[in-house]
Amino acid sequence: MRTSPWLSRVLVAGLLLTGLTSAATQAQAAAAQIDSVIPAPVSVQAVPNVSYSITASTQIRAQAGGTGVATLLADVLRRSTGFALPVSDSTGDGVSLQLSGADPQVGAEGYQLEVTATGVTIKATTTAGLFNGTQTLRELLPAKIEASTVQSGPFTVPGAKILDYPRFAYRGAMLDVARHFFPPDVVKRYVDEIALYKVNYLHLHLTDDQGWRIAIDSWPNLATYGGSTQVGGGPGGYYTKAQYSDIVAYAAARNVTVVPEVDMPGHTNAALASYAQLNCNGVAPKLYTGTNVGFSSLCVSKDVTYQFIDDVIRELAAMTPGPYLHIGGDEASSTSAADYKAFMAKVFPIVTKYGKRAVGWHDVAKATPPTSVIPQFWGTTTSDSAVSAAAGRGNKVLQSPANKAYLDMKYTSGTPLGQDWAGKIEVRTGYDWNPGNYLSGVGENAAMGVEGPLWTETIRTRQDIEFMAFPRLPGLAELGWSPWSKHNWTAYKQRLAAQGPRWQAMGVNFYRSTQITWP
Ligand code: NGO
Repeated sequence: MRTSPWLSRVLVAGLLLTGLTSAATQAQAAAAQIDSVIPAPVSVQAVPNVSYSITASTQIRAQAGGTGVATLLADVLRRSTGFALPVSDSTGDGVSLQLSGADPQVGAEGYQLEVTATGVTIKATTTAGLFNGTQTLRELLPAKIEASTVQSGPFTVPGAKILDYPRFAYRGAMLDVARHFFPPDVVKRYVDEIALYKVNYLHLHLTDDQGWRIAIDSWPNLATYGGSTQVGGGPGGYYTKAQYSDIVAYAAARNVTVVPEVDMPGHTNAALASYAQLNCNGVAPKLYTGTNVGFSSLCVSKDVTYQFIDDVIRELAAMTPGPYLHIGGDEASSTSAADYKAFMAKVFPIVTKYGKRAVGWHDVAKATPPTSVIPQFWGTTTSDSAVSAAAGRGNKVLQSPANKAYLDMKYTSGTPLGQDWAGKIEVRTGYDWNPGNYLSGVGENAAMGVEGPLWTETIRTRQDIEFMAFPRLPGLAELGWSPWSKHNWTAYKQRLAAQGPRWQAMGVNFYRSTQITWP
């Protein structure tokens, strides 16, 4: 068959156009990928007309200290590409993780990432920095890279030069495993999900009225009896020491430090039910499966109370490689103000004695804590005299304002899960505040960082956790990591939209907020 000269001209023009459009589309897609990293990096430079594709012959290279991080990266990339991606300590093209030669500006957790036509180089001064660089690399790849089954390529990273490091040292997520118990697998998955956004602390709320979730050898009934139920009366559960240490190690490999919390003197019904001698009247109450707060207290006047606390903190500190141990201290409405102060004055030194720094809900500020203690602000106002006084004395403050950072608050009145005592928190509300000047008297230098607490009175499953954390958690992560100069809702909501297909590929159950134009 012959084609007329006219028709062939049209065809050629059409082909050219298609070629142009697809080149333009590719460039657009590349630009979109570069601009969609959350948290927004300190500095990103696109390198036009350059890209690198991961292929069947790509190698992942890492110097000795970096092979752990390289292997974690390879695990993610192998699942979706189906490529072998061998990890070795050789040098050459491909993906290369280097623990030398980084710009000193990157500090302890930052990294430099460069994409050229022959590969991707990540440089950092620590494995934490390398890990953070690999999380950025995941976000520079197409969303399908997060799938758990083999996808068809290409797996292309746009040309880029990135220099990045965090604004705050502490970027946290808290999971309440006391109201509802979550098995180790669910906690590990949450670690994976938060680590992708460079969140570096996981605070586990291990004890409350409804359950005691960690084995303590010197007081075994805490876990076996105190952990035997949960909100609503289900079977509950607890972590053995081996399981707990396994969670801690799993998290550590992903640059996440676990902060264990044992709440006291209130929120202690599970402990009081397990040991009669911890009660002032010597009578153990029943286990509790409701959701009221403020009704329980350890017996502040009994010596055995402090022996108990010493034992618990000693055993917990021994399982905690990280620097922090959380002692709760919130809503002690069944303890008088004077008793509360006397109690905390005895507890702070026990934490220090076992080599840890105490974090407490900001109620502890009323007990004039030593400057090593970190009050975690969970109020709904922007001023608190006890907290600002503590900051004035030199205490660092962790920012979790309940009307901004609480991941258990409903998004809207239509949200099926969660509570709303601190208000409804849509995506923008959760993003639009500055942890460095939110609370009067607590400036950039007094703020240790941010944390998103996820209380679980109404949260029962892994899917419930994800629905409340996503898409709000990445916003908190950005508040903690990115320089304030990068804060911009309009740009952020586009970056966030680009996460949607990633979460779909990962099977993350997220809330499709109407504030975001999901692709
Ligand atoms: C409060 C309370 C918790 C609840 C939570 C629910 C703090 C620090 N104490 O936050 O016991 O679970 O609200 O949003």
